[in-house]
Amino acid sequence: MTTPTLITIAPTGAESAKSEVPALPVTLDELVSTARECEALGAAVIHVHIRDAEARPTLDLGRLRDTVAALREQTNLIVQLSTGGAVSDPESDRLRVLDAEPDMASCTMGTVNFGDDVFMNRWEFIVELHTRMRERGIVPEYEIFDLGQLTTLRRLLDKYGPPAGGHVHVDLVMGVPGGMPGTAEALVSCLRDLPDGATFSATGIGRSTIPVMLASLSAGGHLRVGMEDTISYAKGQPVESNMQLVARAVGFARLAQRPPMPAGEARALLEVKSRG
Ligand code: KMH
Ligand code: ZN
Repeated sequence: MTTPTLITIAPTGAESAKSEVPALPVTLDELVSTARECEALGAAVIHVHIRDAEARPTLDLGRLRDTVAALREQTNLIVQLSTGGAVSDPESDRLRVLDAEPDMASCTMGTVNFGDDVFMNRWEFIVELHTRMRERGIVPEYEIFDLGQLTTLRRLLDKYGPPAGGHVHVDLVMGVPGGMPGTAEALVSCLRDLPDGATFSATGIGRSTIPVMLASLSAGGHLRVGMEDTISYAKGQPVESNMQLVARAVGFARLAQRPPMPAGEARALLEVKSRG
């Protein structure tokens, strides 16, 4: 039996500057039209970071609420807000993201060196995020930047119970300078430590995007792609749009005889509440 491929688009992130990457969607209009086009190509989930009027990363609650509403109105995608934000965002702002009531939110399983910066995720903060998502019925995507963070996830689930909906979904974020490498070997070594019954997607940062995509497809995993993670399509060739990355992922998924999973099926798999 073929397992369809859940494709997540991560179109913006918090790291690239619009002035250096003009194709990055930073306004609400740009985000919504990107979301619509990526959905038409085969994406089922959107992982969202937003920007302010000057295109700087922000966790402004009003803007987050407007973004969730617009994406719900104009797409059928599962809306996943980032609680990771930017490395400089305080914990209080990151927790407040949940007040925008997304379908899903990211929940990172530990602190990691992040290039020259540190992406801080203290144990107490992780517990708070997980617990608040449980209380509010927001389905987490557990972000894993290094092997040991899977052990942290198992500890979290053992001590504080399963997530909202009961299904555990993990995203392996590979190739961050400071985290696990974006290689097939690293991906395979993560499989042993996944919680029982968990599904996983994987994304490779920068030039690890293709090896990670192929490794994930062959290991039964799902895919996350987008300009949050990759701004080069090939050596010396900047990404033209998020749609270009989704189209490539869909092509690889079809070659692997694992066609894109429609959003309705993804909602059932991830135990995300259906809307109204
Ligand atoms: N921007 C990174 C510091 C997430 O979205 O939850 C964190 C990140 C993970 O992108
Ligand atoms: Zn993110």
